[in-house]
Amino acid sequence: MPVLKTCQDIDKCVRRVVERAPIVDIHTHLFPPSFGKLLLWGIDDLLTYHYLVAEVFRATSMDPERFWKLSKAAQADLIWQKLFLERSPLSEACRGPLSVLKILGIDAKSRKLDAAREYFNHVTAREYTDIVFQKARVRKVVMTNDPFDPAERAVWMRKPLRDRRFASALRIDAVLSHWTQAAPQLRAWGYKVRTRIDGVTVTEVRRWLLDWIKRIHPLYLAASLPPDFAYPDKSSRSTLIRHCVLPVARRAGIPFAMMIGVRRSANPGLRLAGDSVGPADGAVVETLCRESPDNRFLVTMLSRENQYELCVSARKFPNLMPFGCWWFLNNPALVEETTRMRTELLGLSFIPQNSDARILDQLLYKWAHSRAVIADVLSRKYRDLAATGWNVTSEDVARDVRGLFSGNFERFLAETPRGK
Ligand code: RAT
Ligand code: ZN
Repeated sequence: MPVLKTCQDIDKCVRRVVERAPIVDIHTHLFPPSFGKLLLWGIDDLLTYHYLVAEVFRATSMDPERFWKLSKAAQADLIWQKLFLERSPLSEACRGPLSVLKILGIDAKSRKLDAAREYFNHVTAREYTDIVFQKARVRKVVMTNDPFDPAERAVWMRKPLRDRRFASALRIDAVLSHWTQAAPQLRAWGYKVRTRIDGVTVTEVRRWLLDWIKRIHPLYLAASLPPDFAYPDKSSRSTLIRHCVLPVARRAGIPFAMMIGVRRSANPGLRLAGDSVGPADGAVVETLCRESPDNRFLVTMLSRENQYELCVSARKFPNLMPFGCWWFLNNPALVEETTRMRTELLGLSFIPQNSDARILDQLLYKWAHSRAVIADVLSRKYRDLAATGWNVTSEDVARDVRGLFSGNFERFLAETPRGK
């Protein structure tokens, strides 16, 4: 057996490995340049991200309707003025664009947006995509693909050029959470569904799912779900999950990703920025995992209160993979707490983070910020391990980090049973 090299300086070794590790980002809202306007990028998109929109309404008394009437550049100017110039940009959402400018080498000391706008005037979407993937050290991102979004549907129907860096995921919120609106739309597309879910409807929803699986080759089926998500119950959602989603996922050999705990439109005037959070019943996840051992579930929960329970559930069910620190959890304090808890309860058998990036540039800051926190948590764990007398080698660290940043996800996909 070769003698393995002990890490002399654990912090340095872990930081180096974590900083360099290639990422597979398992949930984003990004698109390749071939999807045209669906791909958001550049300083104005970055500044009008809905996390910042939510914050600007705390700094101005402007009526949301007036805000939405402004051009994108004017909205960005207002956000810059209110959140970056009139007060120090201390929030995580504010830190993001500043990290992006730094990583791109754009000097923000003048506190003017001109230099950033100038940079983006001279780069194409294609060039910028290459720059971002390379600088963020991201190998692949998984998109969120919603066939009910007319703009996105139109792109898929004309068989767009695929980019190997952008894998797909079939998002089915419309069917699971808005069935009464989804049913007539499915009928208009030629699927003979009824609002009351009967045998024909089940067959036709399965056919719709399989058609889209064939069309876009998703890595998983996905839905966001509210805090009161219950299963099983008498809702159309439960019926569709049991009779359509789970059987189709088994047949296709892909997991079902559940993102649980979002309260949509808590403040509708803020649009995307108006969604909120609530604690969910974690027992639902266990019921699904127990009743459907041949299905695999990727699960993230929005509420801080659900994180501990989700770790315990994952200890009981190997077909459950917790992933990411979602949305309001994606702040250093909560990423640190969640990642540390997951490591202590699950070892290395989870997926610590996804970016949820909506704007290409966000791959730069979201991953830089997450890598730093994850490295700190892991350093501490390896130091505790070394204190027991265990020989922590750089090979160990590299193997483990590979698992966390890409391998666990790829293995989970590969081991999902097909055709059962
Ligand atoms: O984080 C976000 O950008 C949210 O608006 C949602 O998109 C959420 O991540 C989701 O996928 O539903
Ligand atoms: Zn998302």
